[in-house]
Amino acid sequence: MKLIIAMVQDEDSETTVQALTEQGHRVTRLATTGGFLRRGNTTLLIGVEDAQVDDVMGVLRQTCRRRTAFTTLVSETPMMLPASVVEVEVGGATVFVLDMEHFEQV
Ligand code: 2BA
Repeated sequence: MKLIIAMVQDEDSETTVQALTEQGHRVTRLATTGGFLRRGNTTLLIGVEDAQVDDVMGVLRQTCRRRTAFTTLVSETPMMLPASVVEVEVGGATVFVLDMEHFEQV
């Protein structure tokens, strides 16, 4: 089995969870915060058989969009502007697929 850890944008989380559960996958949704933007995002834990990984990846590709976000970087360097706004492209999804050593429900 595999454990899929997927970080998605909050805006996509509802559609993604709905699509995954409609296709019979089990999902846990965690409220998380991105370290760079310091803004809320959603981390999904999805435990699947090896053969189902491609199906989950297909759902994520369909439901998670790329978006542009802006953040303010504060500079402490003298002679530089004290703060500058930078543009970053976020998503679709950041996905880790891990081998699951053991799965059990007691
Ligand atoms: P954040 O850390 O808030 O990052 C949001 C977006 O900011 C990133 O989008 C990326 O475009 C940009 N970014 C992040 N760190 C940067 C840096 N040091 N310099 C310049 N730009 C930077 P994504 O790559 O799509 O990541 C979306 C969210 O997924 C991240 O939110 C973070 O919560 C998670 N994530 C991404 N890569 C990760 C990793 N290797 N390990 C753990 N979490 C990760």
